[in-house]
Amino acid sequence: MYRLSNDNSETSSDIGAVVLEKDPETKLPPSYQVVLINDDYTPMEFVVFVLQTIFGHNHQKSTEIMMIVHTKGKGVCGIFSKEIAEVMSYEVNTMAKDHGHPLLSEIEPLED
Ligand code: TYC
Repeated sequence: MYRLSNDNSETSSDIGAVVLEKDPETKLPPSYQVVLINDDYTPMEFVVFVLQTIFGHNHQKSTEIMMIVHTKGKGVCGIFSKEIAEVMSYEVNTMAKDHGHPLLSEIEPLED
C-alpha cells in the first residue's frame, strides 16, 4: 500500500515536497539470494551434497542447480532474509573449506 507523505522537515530548504512512499507497516524486509560460484576443482558430487544438506533441496533439484552453476558460472541456491542468507552462505563456505574445496557462495540483495 502506498500513501502520500509531506516532507515535514522545518528547515529553510523545505520546499514542501510531497512524495509517494510505501506504508511502513506493509513493507516486507528485503530478501537476499544465496548464490553459488563455479570453480574448476570442487567435485560435482560435493556441490550436490552441499545443496542437499544445507538448503534441503532433493537430489534432482540439487543436481539441476549444480549444473546451472557449472555451465553458467553462478546459480541461486535459495532466497532468505539477510540474516538467514548470511548464515547459509557462511555454512557453505565453511563446509567447503573443512573439506579442502575452493567452493564459494555469496549473498546478493534482491529488489523489492
Ligand atoms: N565445475 C566443477 C567441476 O567441473 C563443479 C562445480 C559446480 C563447482 C558448481 C562449483 O559451484 C560449483 N568439477
